[in-house]
Amino acid sequence: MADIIDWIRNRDPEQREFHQAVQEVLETVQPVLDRNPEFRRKAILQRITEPERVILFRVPWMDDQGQVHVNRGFRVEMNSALGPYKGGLRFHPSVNLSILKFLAFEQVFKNALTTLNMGGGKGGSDFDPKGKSEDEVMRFCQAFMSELSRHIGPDTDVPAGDIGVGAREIGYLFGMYKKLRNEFTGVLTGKGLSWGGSLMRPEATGYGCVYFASEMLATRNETIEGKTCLVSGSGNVAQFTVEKIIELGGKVVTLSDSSGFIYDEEGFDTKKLEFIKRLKNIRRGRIKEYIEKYSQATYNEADSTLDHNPLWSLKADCAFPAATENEINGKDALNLINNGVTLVSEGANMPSTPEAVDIYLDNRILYGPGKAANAGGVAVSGLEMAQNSMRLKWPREEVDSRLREIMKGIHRTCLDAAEEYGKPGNYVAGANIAGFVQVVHAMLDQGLV
Ligand code: NDP
Ligand code: 2IT
Repeated sequence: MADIIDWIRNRDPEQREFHQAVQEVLETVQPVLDRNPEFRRKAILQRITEPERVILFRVPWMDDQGQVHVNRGFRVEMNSALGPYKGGLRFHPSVNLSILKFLAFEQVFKNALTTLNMGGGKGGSDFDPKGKSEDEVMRFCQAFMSELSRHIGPDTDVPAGDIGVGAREIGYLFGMYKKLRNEFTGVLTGKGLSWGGSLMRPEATGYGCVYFASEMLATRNETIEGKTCLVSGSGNVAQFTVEKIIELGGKVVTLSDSSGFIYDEEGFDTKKLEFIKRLKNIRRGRIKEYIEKYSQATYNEADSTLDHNPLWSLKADCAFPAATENEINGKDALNLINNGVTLVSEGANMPSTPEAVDIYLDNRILYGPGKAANAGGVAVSGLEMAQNSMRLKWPREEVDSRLREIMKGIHRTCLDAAEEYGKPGNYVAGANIAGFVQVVHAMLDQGLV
């Protein structure tokens, strides 16, 4: 195993996030490899860690002052054993090949866990939508799609949103694809409701993450009701995580963005959440503005000189990281546990460092890793693809009940796989093993391609 990890490290020494994601999966699937020696003969590990295709392109666009800018566009088509490549697009200045390869790699196993026919991919750009005008965002999306359109399609590769890509961006991307290809198809998910989107897709990741948490709590005869919860981020995933926790009777006391976090000891109610949604989605403001309206809350500016994030040292029962990768380090994980947290359900992708994960596991708290806990988003994307193929729309209740069933199924699958391989109650091992086994069998069935 160490030889393969070294081989991957030496090939692309700078891709730290990718190595981190690979190492976690490969270490936990060791017992599967021991039981199946043919996986090694068929170089499964080398094949599954190498993208089937990486597309890297120039995105030139013009700002409102007539100045030309050049960004980088990417699409990592990681694995298509189970279906067309599927996964989001991220627009954020930190985007690079390492981050997109880690996200695409995680996506392969996450999509397998949903049991829908989707392969794994991820893409995006180092473009920063913050502070850009509507017109600039539209021109950027059009420029990005003018190249991406040749590589994707409803049966080939179906992108969706991620950080910095929401309903607005999906609209501009879809419009440009339709114009260039002269076809109206389900080439993207997260579309507007009137032009092919699925009900419940905006809610799906956050709601799904809370459904997964509820399933974990049920194994200890507990529920979300009455629990104090920490949520980070304030975008799509965070907002709908809060909405579902409130609906189930829990109390959420924090939200954040990259500038800092707010703490409202009374907890958010639906009215406060509506304010936050308008602030973030329409006015595109900063979370700090919350305290101007709700003065009992406090704001804590992010401080990069600290070795921990004070958001994770507040007293609480549950934590839902929903901002970005590696936002909880070992120190934060210890703070969580020392302050009463017994459940972590990850809305974000890989928000906990390997040290943090080890601390959760050593302390036997309920820990739902991202590829299981946040799979609800891509699951409803899969349901959007199904509805588009049939050219019909399911009611909200139907999509929600399918989402619940899928999250319940993923939870059960993780527990069963963990049990079968001698790691009872370990959702990390369970998710990695169950996803891996499914993808590998499909790869073997399809021969050396
Ligand atoms: P959004 O763009 O809607 O929101 C992202 C939030 O996270 C913002 O509050 C943002 O703050 C904050 N954030 C982003 N980058 C950083 C950073 N480097 N440091 C601190 N805060 C940061 O994205 P989503 O809600 O869609 O995505 C959040 C997470 O969930 C990501 O990890 C994503 O991969 C994952 N995810 C998303 C799914 C989806 O369906 N959208 C599905 C599954 C997982 P700011 O505004 O200051 O940048
Ligand atoms: O990380 C993820 O699962 C997403 N950003 C959603 C992907 C999708 O295709 O809906």
